[in-house]
Amino acid sequence: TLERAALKDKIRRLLKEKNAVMVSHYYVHSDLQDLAEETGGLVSDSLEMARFGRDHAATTLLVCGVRFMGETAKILSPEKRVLMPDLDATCSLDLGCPADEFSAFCDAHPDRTVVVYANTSAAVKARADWLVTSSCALDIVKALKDQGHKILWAPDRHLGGYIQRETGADMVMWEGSCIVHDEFKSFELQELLREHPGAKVLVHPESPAAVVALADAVGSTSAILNAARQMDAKEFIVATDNGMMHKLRTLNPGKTFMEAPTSGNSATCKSCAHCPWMAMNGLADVARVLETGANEIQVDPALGLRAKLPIDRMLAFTA
Ligand code: CIZ
Ligand code: SF4
Repeated sequence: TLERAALKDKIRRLLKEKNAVMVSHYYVHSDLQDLAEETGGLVSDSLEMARFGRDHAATTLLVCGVRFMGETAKILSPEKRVLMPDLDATCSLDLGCPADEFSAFCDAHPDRTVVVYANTSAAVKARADWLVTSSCALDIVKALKDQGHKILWAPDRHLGGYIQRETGADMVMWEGSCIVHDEFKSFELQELLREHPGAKVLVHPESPAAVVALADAVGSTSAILNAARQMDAKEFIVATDNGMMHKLRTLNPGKTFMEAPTSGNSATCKSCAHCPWMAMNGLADVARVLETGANEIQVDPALGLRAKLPIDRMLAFTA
């Protein structure tokens, strides 16, 4: 529409005017992905978003994603202004792991190395020894296990279970989950596979173990993109947020991508296979916050310094 085009023009102009760069997650609306790329920003997973924001010369980072991504950007770049389209865009993993309860859980397991997923608040990160994203979790836990560490893992139980099965590490786990990935169903997936016997199944490890068990490739959003490009198949069934379809389809024009089935009727599942918080990111809010400077992410400086330690460890490990 005209309004959409006008908003995009306004955002392009404001990004230049405000010395800002736009960083978008794979799960946000395709308009926000395209705009980020076209204006010299980035579309990626949370690990690369964090790295890109830290290394970019812009003085303002506009983060399209969910709150923990904006907080991580601020922790790594306290001198930069970090803006987000909607400060209420959160994550069920973050919500399900309050810092005080998590801290008590850590206190109850003092002999364990605390490994925390990126999808957490700054206060939870500040209790961690290591931060991981789904693209480096396996390698980091493997290395820790080889060094004799016992692990305390939080907050995603499916990702934690997957890593435990793959590495054999000794892990105690927080019982959180992602409301999007938790809804993928193995029975319905098997039925879809019977209708499409040549299809390859790509699964994000935040999904239940029975769904992971049916996968031809298991991994982070970036790993799913790589697998789709490399695998010699015409059809793919994808168990991750359907925001991912935009990149999968534009990068693989000859291939067909289908959404993996969800229950579609759970109380927590309003729009299945799409994160309701990622969906809160829109063009109008992007334009508004760039113009007014509203929705700035703040992290207490002392807390941020402590939370930066596990993030820096991860970035150094994956450098
Ligand atoms: O599910 C998410 O929020 C993911 C995959 C985040 C990320 O990019 O690691
Ligand atoms: Fe959190 Fe799941 Fe949404 Fe990702 S898709 S932000 S893990 S609720």
